[in-house]
Amino acid sequence: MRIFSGIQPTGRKHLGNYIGAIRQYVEGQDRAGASRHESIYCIVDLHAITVPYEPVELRERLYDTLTILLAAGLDPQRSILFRQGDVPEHAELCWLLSSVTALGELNRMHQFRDKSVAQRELVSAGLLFYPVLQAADVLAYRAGEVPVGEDQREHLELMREIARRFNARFGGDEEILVVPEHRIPPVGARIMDLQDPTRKMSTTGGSVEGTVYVLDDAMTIEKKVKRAVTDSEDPPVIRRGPDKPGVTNLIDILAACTGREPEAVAADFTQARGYGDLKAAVAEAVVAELAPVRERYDELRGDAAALEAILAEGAERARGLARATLTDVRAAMGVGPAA
Ligand code: AQP
Repeated sequence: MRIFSGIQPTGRKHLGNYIGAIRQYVEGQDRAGASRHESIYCIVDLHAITVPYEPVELRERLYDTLTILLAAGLDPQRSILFRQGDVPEHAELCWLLSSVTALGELNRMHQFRDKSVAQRELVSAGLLFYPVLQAADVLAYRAGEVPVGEDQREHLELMREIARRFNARFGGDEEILVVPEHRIPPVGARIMDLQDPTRKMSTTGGSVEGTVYVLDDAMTIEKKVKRAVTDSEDPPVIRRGPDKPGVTNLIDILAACTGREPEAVAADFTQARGYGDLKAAVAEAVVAELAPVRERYDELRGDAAALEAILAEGAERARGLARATLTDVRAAMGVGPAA
């Protein structure tokens, strides 16, 4: 089985990306290695160009993102790490899959709706097509498992539908494309903004104060967590519940960082007289989780040539795998000469 996931080259990855996705990538690498499977992770520069961006910045932020992945524990000897734009098969498969994707489905995607209203000058066609390219990313590798956060569930469902539809239309008796399963973490699948715990922690939508970045130093993390919005229940009660989004988020962050069940974490605070103790514990756990990543990041980020070498080798390996799928897809669709 293959594990595949993609991450945007936004550089400033946040705690949501880290808990919802990056930690799962490392766990997938370990699991894949133990069972002779493959783990494949892609930094999706072609997705990043669907909203306004600076070309020079894109390359630098891509290096930042790759360095965060390496610092978090991804190992190019054990996982394939590459840049999406270096493997043209993704764009080709995207186009081929567009023939089994309905316009109405793309129009209904929440991410498209949310992001298109935020564009001032131009809503790019790429933004609409984003989920088709994402489907191509995964389906090109016939991946069986896709580690993602909760916000990507809808795109994963569409991807599965595209694969099923492709197989039904062009596969005959064969399953040309693998219908992948998502892997969403049981705790921390949707880390919320510390200042507005009713919305997800996000790169583009939230405030700097409500977003903990992977590269924030200890003092900054402590300050952000201390100022996290909770509620005014009197006396304060530390429990999870839809009526307590801020406290629920803090409990979930603490649970995710300490590898414990949220209910067990909450039970530690039954005697607490306020939310201060919980916040102190959360800050300590987040600092403990992220400090080693930041230190390693500082060691690795300066060597752009080494980062490029990792990406080049990864792209070559990825291309070999993707090409095999494209050959089958083209043949099944009647595109190009007969084999
Ligand atoms: N708040 C979150 N909690 C848990 N997981 C999350 N992810 C994103 N936000 C949260 C997961 O992180 C992975 C990589 O995401 P991405 O960098 O490719 O961008 P994204 O999904 O669009 O989320 P961002 O980073 O917050 O950006 P914007 O602001 O553009 O939405 C994905 O697996 C995602 O599920």
